[in-house]
Amino acid sequence: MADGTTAADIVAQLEALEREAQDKLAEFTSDSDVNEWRTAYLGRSGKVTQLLRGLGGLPKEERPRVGQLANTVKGRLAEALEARQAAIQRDQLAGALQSEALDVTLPGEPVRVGQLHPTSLVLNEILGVFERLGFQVVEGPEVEWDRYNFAMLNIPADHPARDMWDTFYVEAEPTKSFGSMLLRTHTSPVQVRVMEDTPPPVRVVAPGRVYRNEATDASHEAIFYQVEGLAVDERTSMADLKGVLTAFAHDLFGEKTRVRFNCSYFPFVEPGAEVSISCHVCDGGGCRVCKHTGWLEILGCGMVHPSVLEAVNYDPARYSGFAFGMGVERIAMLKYGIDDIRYFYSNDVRFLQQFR
Ligand code: 2NL
Repeated sequence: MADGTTAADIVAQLEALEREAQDKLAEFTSDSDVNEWRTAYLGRSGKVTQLLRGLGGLPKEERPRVGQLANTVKGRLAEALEARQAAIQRDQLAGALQSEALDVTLPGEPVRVGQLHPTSLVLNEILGVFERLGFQVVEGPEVEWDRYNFAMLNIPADHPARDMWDTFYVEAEPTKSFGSMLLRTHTSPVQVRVMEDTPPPVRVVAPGRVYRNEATDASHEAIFYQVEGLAVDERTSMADLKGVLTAFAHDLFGEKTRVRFNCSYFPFVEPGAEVSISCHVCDGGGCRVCKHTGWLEILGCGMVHPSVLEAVNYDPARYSGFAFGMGVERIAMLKYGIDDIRYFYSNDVRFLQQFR
């Protein structure tokens, strides 16, 4: 060879080069290191290729052996490279699993779960009692005709009984047979509609929102909820009324509650009564809640007035019925000891979350 380089020299250089490459590779921890290394040793103008250029200076018979060795070294370095890359990837994954690990046993962010409004809770409870007693739940429009809200309930236009309900009227031209449009002052019109459409017997409860054009105070809201009930059949009597409403009061306020019926007046019943329960705060002894009477009024009721039966084409000589009505917020106030109805409409979660 012209420069005196022998096959043994090239073999030694190859071996030294492989050791150097392997040592460097072993220290690598990232993909970018590895890429530089690939270019430096295995690339087209890398160190192994450069060594092979020296092959031309060797005697012809020695070239294959040294060439083969060079290819073997290249192959081993390529393998080592692949192994190193795999190891780097493994290490990176292991590192990521460590540093990005989630403790799935840690408690999560609490989910804020909503709840029913106290009015809904008590309404559902009231309806449940009457459903178990065989009453069907019916609903109807909140914007009503005078005819259904008043006239058919034995409350004629210009009659002084109208004073009992301060009414919101809708600005629409009154019609001859249905009168003005208004916001219903009670859910009685729902029951009138049921009777108008269905022959007896009927047993229904009508829950819903009602409207009164009144100033708001601790016991009055312009919007509140009512449940009314109606049962009409042959020979339905005041005894049925007392039995059903006593069972209702016992179910809602406890078996030990005493129930009282007092005469009262509503134009759509005769006779009319109001129902009171013994005060569950003082058990009838007298306290602030029952205003020292020992009694709490929970609802109004009575035997359906014959004029109402006639208005819906029920024969009052054959059929009789009882009816009742109550304010849902009022029942909730008595049940939970709430002293101001305005809490129900203040949207204050500190109030609302007390009831589940
Ligand atoms: C109360 C009193 C009452 C009725 C509602 C009624 C309905 C029809 C016929 C006859 Cl269709 N009566 N309802 C009867 C008596 C009293 O409610 O203080 N409500 C909050």
